[in-house]
Amino acid sequence: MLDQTSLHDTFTAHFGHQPSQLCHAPGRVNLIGEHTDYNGGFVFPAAINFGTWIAASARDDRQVHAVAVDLAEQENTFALDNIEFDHQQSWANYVRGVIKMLQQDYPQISGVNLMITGNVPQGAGLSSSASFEIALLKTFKQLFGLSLEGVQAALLGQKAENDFVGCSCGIMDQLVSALGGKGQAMLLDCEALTFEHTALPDDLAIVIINSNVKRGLVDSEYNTRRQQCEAAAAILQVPSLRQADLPMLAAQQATMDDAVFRRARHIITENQRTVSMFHALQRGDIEQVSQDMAQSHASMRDDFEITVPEIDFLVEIVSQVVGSKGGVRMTGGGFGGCVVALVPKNLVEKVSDTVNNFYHDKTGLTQSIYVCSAEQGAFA
Ligand code: GAF
Repeated sequence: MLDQTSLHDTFTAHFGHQPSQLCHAPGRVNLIGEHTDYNGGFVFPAAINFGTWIAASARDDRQVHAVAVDLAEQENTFALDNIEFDHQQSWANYVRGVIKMLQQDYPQISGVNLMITGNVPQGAGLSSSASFEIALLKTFKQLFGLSLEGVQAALLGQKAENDFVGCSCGIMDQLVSALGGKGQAMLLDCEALTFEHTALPDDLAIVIINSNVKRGLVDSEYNTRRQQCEAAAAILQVPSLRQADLPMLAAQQATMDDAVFRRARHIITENQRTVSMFHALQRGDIEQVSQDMAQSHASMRDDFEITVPEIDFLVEIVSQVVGSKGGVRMTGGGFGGCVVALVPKNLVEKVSDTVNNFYHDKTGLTQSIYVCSAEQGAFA
């Protein structure tokens, strides 16, 4: 990744003039509330100090020239009036998709020059894609003085991903990248699209451990989970699992496939844990936070079946260090990726030593550890 000065200079050298905007949007870590977003439920993420940066200028024609600095300065060029899927340069489909959706609301935009860099680890469940989409939308807002606001930007980013890139993600990642608060996590109601920020305790660090497990079949497994949730909602005769509860589910258990039953049980209980953890953090009840995170992990492992043994092992060894003074669980879509832990600051070194001592020996993989801060979203 380039720092901001180098990004500015590389843009100038490449395009022959200085950028008029330099915009940024963060990645995110989800503290709790996994796979609940597309079920109209609750999630509790924070934007983090990893993100995407874009240097940009407007052009006086209808061409887009986008350069991915971190991919050996690959350049992608297309016309605003003919935006098609690019089968060669997959990263460019985020640019193409976002601009295609944006044009429907803001037909007045012209062409642009873009130079893109970032440091969100890709495929790790920390929302490198949403960070890219929201950084692009912020860039267009600034370049053309658009009235675009946070929730609208999040919906446009999600639409680009759903309808152009081809991933059926929910709304969490884009909303928190747009509207996260510094030092805060945000409880999002993904049905009402409303949110509430709460300060993270000063004495807890956000520690993210990347398992570096290569994620396979993520998209197909993700889509299967969505279909199973929709099947459960149909059997329960509710518009989404947000409206379901455990007694309702128990009454229909005999009529449901076992996997569909357990997927629904995860969503119903995860919604309860997410709201519980939000209130527990607000009143400083870390024991409750610890329990909610532990139960969330167990539910993702046993009911939703999206964890892998390497991730389960990380959760086990970290929870032995933090006990009830902090919490730990897998974060993100699953099948690899990262573990998130809320760790008392005086135990961060011990967590890191424990992982360094045991993870490689057990799995043959090498982890990456990031001690993060919660940051402001691009539209906040
Ligand atoms: C991915 C998706 F993009 C989100 O919308 C969310 O569903 C998450 O997986 C799981 O909680 O990040």
